[in-house]
Amino acid sequence: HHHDRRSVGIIGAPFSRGQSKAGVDQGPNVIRAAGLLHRLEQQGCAVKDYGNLTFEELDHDEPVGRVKRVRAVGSANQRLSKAVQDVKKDGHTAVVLGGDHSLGIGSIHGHAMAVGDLSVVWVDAHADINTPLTTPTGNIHGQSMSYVLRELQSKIPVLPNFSWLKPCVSAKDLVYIGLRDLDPAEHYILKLLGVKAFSMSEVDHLGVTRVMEETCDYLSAKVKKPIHLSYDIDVIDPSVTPATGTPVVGGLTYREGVYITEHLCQTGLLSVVDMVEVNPLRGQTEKDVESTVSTAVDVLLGCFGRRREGNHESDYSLPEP
Ligand code: HAR
Ligand code: MN
Ligand code: MN
Ligand code: MN
Repeated sequence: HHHDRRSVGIIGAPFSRGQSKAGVDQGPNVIRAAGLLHRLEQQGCAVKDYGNLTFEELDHDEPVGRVKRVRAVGSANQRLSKAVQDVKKDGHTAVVLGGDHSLGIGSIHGHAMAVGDLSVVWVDAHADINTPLTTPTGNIHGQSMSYVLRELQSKIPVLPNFSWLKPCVSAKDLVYIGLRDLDPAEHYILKLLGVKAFSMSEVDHLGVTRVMEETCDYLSAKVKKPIHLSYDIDVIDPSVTPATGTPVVGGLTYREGVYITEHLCQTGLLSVVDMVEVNPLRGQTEKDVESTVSTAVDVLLGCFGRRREGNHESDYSLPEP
């Protein structure tokens, strides 16, 4: 049944200017080197690798207000948006390998340009919803959602290299999972807009099974929209995924982290998946990096039908003696 083989288009986005730590731009290559493509094929996917995007180096990229490297982030996301649109036009589920989480801006925008209204599931220790005026750090990876939400449009100043961006997500179509490190302004915005959010407290209270049931019930209450999954590896506990720029104690277990994608896969609505903030230079040891990268791969495989007990292809047949 070749027509129901899942087809996956991989885009590498080796981008790091949305934050200030070196190494996150090596994410796409270390995730590929851990065997992502081969293992997707082994579990019956048709995989096309679109390679790594290249981004321009800008000599003059002075802060605008508090916001750092605005021009680089703006132009990189414009390229990424175009690349995601191309992969969607080719009919694939897109996988964007980051890179820092500022690339959520271009990835979500490109997705929305290609398919129209969508749901966003943002799986992260952080809400990444500071506006350019509330950011405590100036790093755009902590602001991505504010740029794409329709309801925050009036709070976002004009920024160089961002004129291409049109807000394209409604607050009611966003769900957060795994939150445990929000700034006061971010906490306020979530309450103001009534955003559905399952913090680590809710994961503890309900368990990951009910969190995922409620997430999918909430998102498919009216019309079933394509799902954009933006998965920040720092949602998982730093004991499992330490090689990331801003680790926060008290995160998801490996099993909870993988269960999220197994459950979303079952909806049949996954349309674009971002895997971000894997930074091989942030691990203390080789084992730290290996554990982080292999967990990222398993999370991604879960999006495309991997079962933990093992898989077999749909045309499998036993050898006759
Ligand atoms: N909230 C802080 C800020 O706005 C830190 C968030 C960035 N860390 C991330 N994002 N990895 O998920 O800068
Ligand atoms: Mn058939
Ligand atoms: Mn993030
Ligand atoms: Mn994060």
